[in-house]
Amino acid sequence: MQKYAISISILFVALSLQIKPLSAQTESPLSLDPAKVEWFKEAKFGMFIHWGLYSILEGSYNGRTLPDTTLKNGRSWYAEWIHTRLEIPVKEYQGLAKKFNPVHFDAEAWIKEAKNAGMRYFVITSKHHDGFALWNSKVSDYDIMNTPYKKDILAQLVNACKKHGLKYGFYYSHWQDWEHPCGAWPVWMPPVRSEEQFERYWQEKCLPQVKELLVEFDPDLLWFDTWFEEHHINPKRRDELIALVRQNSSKCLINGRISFSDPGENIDFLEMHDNSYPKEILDKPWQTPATMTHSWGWHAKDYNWKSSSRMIGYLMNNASKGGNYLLNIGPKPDGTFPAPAIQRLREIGAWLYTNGEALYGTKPVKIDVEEGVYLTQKEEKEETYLYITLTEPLKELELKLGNNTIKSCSLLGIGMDIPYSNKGKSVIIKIPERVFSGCSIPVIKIILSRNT
Ligand code: FHN
Repeated sequence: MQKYAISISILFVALSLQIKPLSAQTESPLSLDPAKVEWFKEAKFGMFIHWGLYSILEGSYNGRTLPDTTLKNGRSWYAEWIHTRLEIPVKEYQGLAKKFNPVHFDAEAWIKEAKNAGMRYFVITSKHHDGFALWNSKVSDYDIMNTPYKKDILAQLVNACKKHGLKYGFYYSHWQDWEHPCGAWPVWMPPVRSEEQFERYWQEKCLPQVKELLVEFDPDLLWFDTWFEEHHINPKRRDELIALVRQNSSKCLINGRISFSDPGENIDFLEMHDNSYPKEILDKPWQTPATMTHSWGWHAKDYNWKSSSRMIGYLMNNASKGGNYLLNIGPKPDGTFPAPAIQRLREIGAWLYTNGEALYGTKPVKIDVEEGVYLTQKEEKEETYLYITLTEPLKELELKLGNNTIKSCSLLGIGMDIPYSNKGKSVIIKIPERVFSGCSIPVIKIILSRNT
């Protein structure tokens, strides 16, 4: 009886604490504590994956290969757009679900490859524009459970990320959806949805699926996608989606492409344009999503592979401007990574094995240098370590170091001394030719005493 009385009084106190205006109960703050973005700023390098039904077609359909300029809208390498670019009838495209059977998919193999490459987080297309979900979605039958494969891809990858210590997130196409009868299609392609129609898609598919991703998988970030003409994604819908994320997660970061033209104040990091590399230091956390070829999804005839040195240059450019590099792989339909992608991941990982010190734990440096030279720094007790990544052969480099005194100047990893001389408040570094014959992207490490 006494126990009953205590429970009643606890219930009464709890209820009285809950008496707030209805609006206060449903509202949640739209912004996240900036401390929760620290891991992202420190991570520097992540893996992006574009994988779905389009991967089966490998960039070609019915004798045509992307880009195909004979079709009105065929001019694109993006194989994940093949449905609309090569005008594949909806039924036929959606029928690809019956063929998706990646028997060689091994989540651990992917995540180990990412980790060995020096990547610290992982982002995969949970649903791209075609509307197909790579997880067991209770919201839509257009998902992995309706394929011969029938196993939740995201669940396996999340487990592998947790096991190997990578943060993880999901790309979710919240605007374009070519499967739901009211989802948005490209502007150049009918049907154009009315606001009412789009709202139906928004309520029936987008919001419930995003909630499902948050509740089922507890992601570290969500990667939404828009570019310029994001009809329907107005500030009201943008904030509704942000609120949904905040209500269901106290840690999940949101990228700026939730509304590229008007991301507002409450996103956690900016997303550059595809393969775009800023030349200035940006204060807000940011990243560049980048491809190894032209296409994001697997395209068997896209032979435009970038060299690993070029990609290391992008990585270090971004680090020197305070940003991250999210490098994409388009896995094959059988679930394996293309061999040239693995080769590049391993080459980048090998470079970072020696030179990772110039990337991880560093900050940008506000000293002007020529294009192709990237500066990063970190503070250690009384010293500052300054790293100079050289992506082009150079004989001499002048650096305005102010009042700082150089304690040592050497080649990172190898340890060879690099000659230098003082010139007023500058230092002139003489770079021996053999530095470049040993490694195409050498890093010079300067140890400075902080005198100022
Ligand atoms: O249309 C997409 C494209 O397929 C790809 O997903 C990229 C990744 O940044 N985002 C859009 C274009 O910017």
